[in-house]
Amino acid sequence: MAAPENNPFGVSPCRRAFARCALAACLLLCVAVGCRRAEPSPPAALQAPKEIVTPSGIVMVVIPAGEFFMGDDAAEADEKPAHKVRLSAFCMDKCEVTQAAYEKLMGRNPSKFQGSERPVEQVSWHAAMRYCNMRSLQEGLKPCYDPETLQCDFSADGYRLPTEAEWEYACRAGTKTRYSLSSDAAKLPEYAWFKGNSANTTHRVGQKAPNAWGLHDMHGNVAEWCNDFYGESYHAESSSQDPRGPASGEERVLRGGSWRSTEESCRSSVRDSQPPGLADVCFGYEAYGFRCVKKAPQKAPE
Ligand SMILES: [Ca+2]
Ligand SMILES: [Ca+2]
Repeated sequence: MAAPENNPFGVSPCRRAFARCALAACLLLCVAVGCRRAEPSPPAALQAPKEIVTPSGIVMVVIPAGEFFMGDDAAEADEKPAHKVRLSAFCMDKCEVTQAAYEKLMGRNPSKFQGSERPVEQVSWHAAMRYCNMRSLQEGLKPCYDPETLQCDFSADGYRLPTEAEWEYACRAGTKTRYSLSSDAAKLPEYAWFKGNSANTTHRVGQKAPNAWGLHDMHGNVAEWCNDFYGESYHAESSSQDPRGPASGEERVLRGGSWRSTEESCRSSVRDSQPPGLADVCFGYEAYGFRCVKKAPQKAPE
């Protein structure tokens, strides 16, 4: 006979067993759901950026694989349509290539605004390409560019210019706003050197706030050469996985705006372009620089 204190509500042992089972099942479910809730990794933009230091001492950020909407339907014609693009992981220089880094490898510093830690400028697309190859050779990596045909070997483990898609993906760092930290142009001075605050010159790299992935000066300072030929429209026929732009063209893409750009011209999705060979100051090359990318390490750094 069950003691009253063990069975205060007169529930049958069978029902009690059922209730215990149900309770246990509930607890298990709660634990499972709790675990699942605790486990998912945060959105890529919230992850702490992982960095590597190259043999020559240049800091690169390991940009995670992912997808994003490239372009802006509310902006200029050549930024439309916004379209989904998926990208493999890659490493990108945390800062624009400095004059010191360029001169060390190339033996000359073409910049108008001299300063070893300022970005190199007055570099043509071709000069940027040659620096990429030299940096690869110096580290025993396979150069990406054929200096004759200018073709980029994306399978090589050396340095190259970012594709336009890689550049915008890295700039946005998970954001959909007009700039990588906000849509508010009034906040641009916190993370960019542009017409409104540059005093008409470049500035030492890395002084302004970085984006969520730790990249500095994606907006402003110097506009950055990308690997792609410029095409008026995004290519409907091109792959949504690691797109590489048109096969040929007259001009190469420049991104991010520079020290002399308006707020509007520093937006994440703004597309600009210039002929790759010209290096005439009159054409504004003192506003053009670059940064390099390379394949992501096989094993992500801790
Ligand atoms: Ca820049
Ligand atoms: Ca444009």
